[in-house]
Formats: sequence, C-alpha cells, structure tokens
Amino acid sequence: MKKILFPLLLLTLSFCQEKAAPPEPVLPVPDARQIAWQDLQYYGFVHFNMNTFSDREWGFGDEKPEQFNPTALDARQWARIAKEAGMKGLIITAKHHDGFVLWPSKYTEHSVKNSPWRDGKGDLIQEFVDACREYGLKVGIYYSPWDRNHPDYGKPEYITYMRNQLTELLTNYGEIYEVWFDGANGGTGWYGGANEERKVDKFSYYDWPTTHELVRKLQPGAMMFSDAGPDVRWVGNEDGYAYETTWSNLMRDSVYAGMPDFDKWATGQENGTHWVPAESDVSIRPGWYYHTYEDHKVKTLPDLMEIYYNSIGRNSSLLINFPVDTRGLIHKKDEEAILKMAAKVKEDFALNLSKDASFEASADRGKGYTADFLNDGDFNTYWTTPDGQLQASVEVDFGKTVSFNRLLIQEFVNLGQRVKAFSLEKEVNGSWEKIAEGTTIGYKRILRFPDTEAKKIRINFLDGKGIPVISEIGVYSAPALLFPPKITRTPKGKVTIQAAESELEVFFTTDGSAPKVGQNAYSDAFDLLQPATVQAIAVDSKTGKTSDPARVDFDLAKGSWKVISSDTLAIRSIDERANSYWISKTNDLTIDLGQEVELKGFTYLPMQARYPSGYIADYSLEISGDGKSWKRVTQGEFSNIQNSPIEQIIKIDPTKARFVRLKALRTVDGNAATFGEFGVITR
Ligand code: FUL
Repeated sequence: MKKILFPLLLLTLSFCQEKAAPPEPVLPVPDARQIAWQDLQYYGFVHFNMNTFSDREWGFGDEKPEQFNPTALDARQWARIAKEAGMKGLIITAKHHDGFVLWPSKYTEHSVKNSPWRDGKGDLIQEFVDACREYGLKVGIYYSPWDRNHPDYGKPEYITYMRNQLTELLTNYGEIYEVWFDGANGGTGWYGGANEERKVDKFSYYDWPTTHELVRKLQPGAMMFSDAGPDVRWVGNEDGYAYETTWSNLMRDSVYAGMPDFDKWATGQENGTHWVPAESDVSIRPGWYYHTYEDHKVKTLPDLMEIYYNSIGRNSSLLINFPVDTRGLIHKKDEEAILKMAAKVKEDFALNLSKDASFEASADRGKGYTADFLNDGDFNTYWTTPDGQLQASVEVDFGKTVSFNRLLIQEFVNLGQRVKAFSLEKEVNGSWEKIAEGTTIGYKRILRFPDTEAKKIRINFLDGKGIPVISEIGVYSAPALLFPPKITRTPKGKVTIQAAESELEVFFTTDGSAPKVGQNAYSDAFDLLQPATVQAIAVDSKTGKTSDPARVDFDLAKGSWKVISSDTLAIRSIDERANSYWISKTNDLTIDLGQEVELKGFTYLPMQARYPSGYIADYSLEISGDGKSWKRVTQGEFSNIQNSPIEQIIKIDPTKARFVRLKALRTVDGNAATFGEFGVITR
C-alpha cells in the first residue's frame, strides 16, 4: 500500500505546485507589432514599375507615363507563386526612385493614370491588394523617399507630397503589414526638368518622426522598414545574408536611413537600445528589376539554399525579390527557382527527430519552465533556469541512434535576446564530443554540420546577457542537395569538380561517356590540357540518389598562352574566371597560343558584371603564323548579345594558326570592347 501511496503523494504535490514566476525580461524587447511580424519569416518583393520598361535599375525621373505598358499583367500570378513558395506576404514598389506611381494618385500626373495600361483607368496597387487577399498573403508597400521626378524634391513641399501619397496608400487599400522606406539617394535627377544634383541631409530633411507618426496613425499594425527601423532594419547588404552574430537589438538613435557607414551597425548590437530585428533582402536575379539579359542568371538552388540558411537561419527574416517582366508576369525561370527552394526547405525540415525525444535540463526554473517545453511545438512556452544561472545545458535523448545534420533553436525573444554563446555535443562512449557551436540565437538559429550519429546530444548555453529562455529545439536530417556538380578548370589545366555539399560522392568521365555510380570516383583535381568533355554526377550514398549530370566541353588549356598587350590586366580575358573581365582600349584582343593549332572556331563570353559595358556586337577574327602578317578568317554579328550575354560560340573552316586576334568592329553601347573570357575551338 505504502508503495503506491508515496508516488501518488508526490504526483499530487507536483500538481498542486504553483507555476514558478517567469523570468524578468532583458531589455529591449519586441512590441506586439514586432511579435506578430517575426512569425512571418519569409515573404516576397515585387520590383515592377517604370524601370521594367526603361530597362534600368534606377530611372532618372524623365521617363514618360506612356512607357508603362505591360502586355499581360496578372497580379494573381505573382500571388499564386508567392503562396506556392510558402511566402506569407508580398511587398510592391508603389513608387521607386524615378517617381512613377502605380496607383492613380491625385497628387501627381506621373502615374499609371496617364499610361496606356488599362486605358489609364488601372490601379495596380488595388489589383495587387486584391490578388494578395485572394491568396491569403499580407500586403506590403515599398515607397522610395528619393524622387528624381518631382520638381520639389529637396524642398519642404516635397515632404508634404510624400505624406499625402503615403496617406493615399495607407488609407485606401486595407491593412498593410510593412511599409518599406528605401535609404538610397544618388543625388542627380530630372526634378521636373531641372536636371541637376540635389543632395539632402538624410538625417533631418525627411523629418522622419512626423512621418512615422502618420504611418502609425493610419496603419497601427504596420512594421516600418529602413536602415534604421524604427521597427525592422536593413541587414546591410543585398545578398540576403545575415551574420553569424546577429542581434535584434540596435543603437537606434545612432542610425538613420541612408547613412554612409551603415554596414558597421548592420549586425545589430549586443547592447542595442531598441528592438529592431534584421530583414535580409535579395533578388532572385542580379538586378532588382527585370532585364532580358539576366534570364541566364537566375539564382540556382544551391544559391537560394545558402540564402535561406544565412537569413532565416541567422535571426533574420527573408525578403526575396521577383523582377516582374515587361508582360507583367514573373518569369518561368524565377518561378521554377523559388518553387525548388521551397520544396527543398520542406524536405530539409520534414521530420523533427527530437519531437519524441526526452529532454532533460541541468537546471530549470520549476513548474511551467521545464525542458519538456522545448519540443512541444509551441513558441510561446519555454524552458528557462533559476535567476542568476546563465550557464546550463539540455540533454536530448532520442532513445535510439539517429543521424542528423541540422540544429534549430528558438529563443523566446519576447523576453529579450540573450544567448551569446552555445554549443552542440554528442555522447560518444560516455563522454561528450563537440559537433558545432554558435554565438547569437534570436528568433531562429539553424546550425548546419556534416551528417553525424548519436543517441544523445547536449546543447550547452555558455554565455548570455541573462539566463537562457528557449522556446524550441529541433533536430533534423536534411537530405544532401543533389545538384549537378560544378566543373571548373584553371588556365594551367587543373580540373576541379565540386558537389553542392561535401558529403556527396562524385563520379566523372572525360571520354564522352555518361558517368556511372561507382565508376571513376573523383577525389582530387586532375590535369586536362587537351580538349575533352568532362561529365560528372553527384551521388548521395545514403539514399543512392544521383544528381542530373553536369557537362563541360573543354578545349585547349590556356596555360602557355600569352596576351599581346601592354596592359597587364589583359590576362583577365583568358583567366578562366567568368566574373573577371578586361576592357580593351584598342577594341581587340591578340593572343599567342604558344604553338600552331588547327583552329575550328572561337568562344567569347561577354563580361558578366552587374553593370556591363562594351559587349562586342560585330566582330572579326584574324589569324597569323608569325604575329606579323594577319589574315581575316571570319566576321559577323553576335546576335541578341545585349539581351542574352551568354557565351558565344563561332565555328570556322579549319585553318592553321599560332596567333589569333578577336576584333570588335562595333560594341553594343559604343564603349571600349570588353572581354569576359576568350577561348579557341580545336576539336
Ligand atoms: C535599394 C534600391 O536602390 C534598389 O533599387 C532596390 O529597390 C533595393 C530593394 O533597395 O536600395
């Protein structure tokens, strides 16, 4: 009888036990608006406005409303794609730096109301809002304070104009979740025909406090974004990457939108005075606006997964941009890319291995704050320690050996961001072995590490601004990213094959046959001086799954070539690096191939930089046996190079040559010819 009574007594006692007192917050803490927003995590940007039609990134302000003329605009297509990609909202460029507005504002003629689109009766903000509501997406508005069209820009009158327009946007379209204020200001502009440079004092000119008050009054739930917040801040780059150490705390009074040295504030500060979390913004292509010439530069799945882990996995939200095209639609390639990313994220986090594991902490605060709240799937319940106990650890027992490669941790940041250092260990024969470590956690931190196996792991909270207050801990096994491996060759002929993830095995061929699992495994870089086709596949040995094959047709290695030029930078035209380029003042490139070859053609890769110039439009190719007397063997045009600056492949009748010269007879923009990479075809 006693045997039963004692545990019963204990059980009754523990039920009667009062919930322990919650920990004190560590300031600053998010407000209700920020708490609601932080859960969104992932949403989309739509850059679609006058620049789409002027093919620019920053319009000058002198564009004409007639230029704005999408042929098949469908905001529902944008909303469908965003929804399918798992996004929670969309933000549209209602007005960009060129001043053109997407709604029939009564304060300007520089608007869709004077464009041919929908016979001037259209309201794109309304169409956008309707589409978002239909798909259950939140609506955000980007509004550029810099306005290169407005005659009053720089004067107090313009601030009234800006507030009038914000009032239209924030009154007429229902609930807005984020208002995005861009910090850019390049000075020059059309400004109603003045064509001059107008520099404003970015700190004082806009009188931000009054504008913020207006936004708060009209849209109390809206988060305001800028470099300086007040509610959400820029991450300081346009790569979509937050930092290993990312604080949501910011010394907000020391920053303002568009300040020149914002980078040094972008990580947030441990002792920041205000809660202003980071948002990472990035475009799915190099440009924010659509340019046909970037159709071949849509980010790959490995690129997008890096962005995901380096933003959402580092205490930041993620804002991915779609440069909507001149039809008014998201390009097929961009759609495919984002949906692949969404599917991969789903796959990586399909199963939380710690869902049924048992959690035990080295210390807890008592009832209501025990370690079993760490895997209950509820962000609002948490584990924490007694006051003063900054260091503590949590053991997770899976009950059986599991394999994993991701750790996801969420701090209950509603009580402030605290953790400064933590580590992950696994138990190996009774002792602990370190797997990974991190600094800040914040709303969400995801650590990635090579596949590892354990029955028990331990997370150590090593240092913090206060006691650890942790909402959730998840453990996952993300399948390897099966993307075709990257095959590259140095000018000297060393070939490297790299899979998207280090765990994958790579098999390759150089004889034109298809690569097969188990045959010819790649381990180290190898020499390949002569023309050959390299093909490779990546294989996940755990699942046996393989990637699509990668294939590169190499011709002669360039190690013994010489560029004949007094400009030492000319070597960049044959350095096998796609992102380097050479500007030739003489509009040609002359190469000594080091030996006589049978020439069957050549390749020209235009420069690949974000703001290119000097693409060759019309060319000629000359050859020589001695470098003195030259013969033209072909000439022609690189068709459509402006819109599609991919590698140009030109075949000729076979001829012997030791020296070759590619001449630009005309460049697309009239600037000096540029050479991304030049190669010969001898196969
Ligand atoms: C920048 C702007 O200058 C770009 O054009 C783009 O809108 C990006 C999101 O913000 O500051």
